Amino acid sequence: MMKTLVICVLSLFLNFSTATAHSPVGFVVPKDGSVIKKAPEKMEIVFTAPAKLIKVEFSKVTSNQKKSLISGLLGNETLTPIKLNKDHLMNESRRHIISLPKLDDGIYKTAWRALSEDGHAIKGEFIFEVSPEGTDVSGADVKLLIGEGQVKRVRGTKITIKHGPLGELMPAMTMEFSVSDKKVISNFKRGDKIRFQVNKELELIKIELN
Ligand SMILES: [Cu+2]
Repeated sequence: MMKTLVICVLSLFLNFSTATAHSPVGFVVPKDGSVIKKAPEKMEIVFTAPAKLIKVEFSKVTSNQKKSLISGLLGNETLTPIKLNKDHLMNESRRHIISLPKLDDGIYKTAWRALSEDGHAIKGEFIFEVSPEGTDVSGADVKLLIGEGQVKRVRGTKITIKHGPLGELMPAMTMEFSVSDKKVISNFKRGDKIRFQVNKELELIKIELN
């Protein structure tokens, strides 16, 4: 029992730290650790397989330290919870969109819990800062993610790809994508080196040999 638990915890840790294995999270918007100029009107949490959000805690973070940048945050933080509506909860989907109230400049933290398709509890958190010194890029305007990779498996309307970073949003990992029509992937096989595009629902839109 103890051994199982340890292995479980260890593999979770590996997933989050290296993101090469089966990470439950494809990407979040705004990106974790990003400093953005314009306050976002919504956040996105996109899982690599359908999941239900069961709790989202969103807070403004104030730090005792003079440093206001995210990199300067080291635990001495006070969280002021910000109320969200609950429309984003309990929908089974890969992509979850969370509406935000109007945000001032500052640092914000999101802690979420979700239930994966197979009933596993998963959780995570991310942080972003709204600052005049930030960049314009939040990831909200991105429509397609473009990447390269290698086919691991093709089965019906599902294709597993070991991919490098997808645009700015998704780190390198191995994961399964779906297609609306299996013809799109029926000519591909394990080992093929490919270029591909997916939308934010992680549906494969385009694939070609690289
Ligand atoms: Cu991925």
